[in-house]
Amino acid sequence: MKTKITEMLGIEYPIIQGGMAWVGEYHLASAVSQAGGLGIIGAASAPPEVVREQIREAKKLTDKPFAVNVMLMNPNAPEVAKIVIEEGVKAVTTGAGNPAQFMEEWKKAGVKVIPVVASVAMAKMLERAGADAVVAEGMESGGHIGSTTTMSLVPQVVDAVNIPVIAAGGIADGRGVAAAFMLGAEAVQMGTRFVASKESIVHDNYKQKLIKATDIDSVITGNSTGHPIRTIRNKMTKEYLKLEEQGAGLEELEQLTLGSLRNAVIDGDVVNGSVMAGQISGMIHDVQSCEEIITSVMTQAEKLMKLA
Ligand code: TUI
Repeated sequence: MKTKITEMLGIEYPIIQGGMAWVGEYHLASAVSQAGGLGIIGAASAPPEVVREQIREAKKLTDKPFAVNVMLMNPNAPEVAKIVIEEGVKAVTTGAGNPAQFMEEWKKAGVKVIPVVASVAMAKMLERAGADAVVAEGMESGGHIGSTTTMSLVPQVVDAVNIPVIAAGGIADGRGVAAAFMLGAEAVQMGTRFVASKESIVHDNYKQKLIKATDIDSVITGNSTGHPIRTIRNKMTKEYLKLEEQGAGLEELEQLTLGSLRNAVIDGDVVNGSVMAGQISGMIHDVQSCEEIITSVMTQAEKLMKLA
């Protein structure tokens, strides 16, 4: 299936993987790319040299395009931005901030720049700054989110910019892909569905937590800190929300979440850890390979859109 995004990135299917912290490492990214989507290494807060190593390992496993997600709250983001260029990565996505300061160096190096945005204003600003496309990410997504839903955000971003829009948040199957296309998107980004893939290195406890989750099992913590994060409800979120209700300060709240994503993803602590996941967790029933996921999602989407 050809769209402006598949053409721009040289990929087979209009599916890109969310650039997830800890989860988006080279095994997952290369598997998504090998299956015809765009795999993404999530640099998150990793030391810059680890990101370089991840890129090199991904290149060993796939000769198809993959991208790096630069998390802008990371103080090392400027170094990661340079490594992306040095290693010849074809595209970057960015999250949790404004990537305008890196735009010029990336554009000069021919890197396609695809910021993740949660508002129309940010999309328009980054189009003016030279973005090649944007991911419009609704609040159904896991992790750090904005406040507008995918259904409302995507068409408003589509109307506001002339660059292609990738829809994210609440998309996990072919129905979601077809719906996103109806809203004007040229591709979709999926995160949570790929967390529960065979190639994802996430601890099995985390995958089982997603499989057991229902539609109402995610909660948003951090509304009081200005950094809302969607995770699956557990002991940690109960304590966090109670502290927020009591007016706890940033320091006390941070104590509760320090290293908590790593603890969940790597050690499988789904009780006290941070199990970031989107509202579609209730749609995840089993662990499939990235190829099975992409093939089944696209087959369903094409049927619905009467392309096949
Ligand atoms: O970035 C994400 N999702 C993430 S990043 C992340 S790592 C993390 N871990 C713990 C605490 C905080 C972060 C986990 N999930 N999605 C893309 C996204 N970007 N969603 C919302 C935004 C965003 C927010 C504000 C984009 C721009 C923005 O602009 C602020 C500004 O600088 O004007």
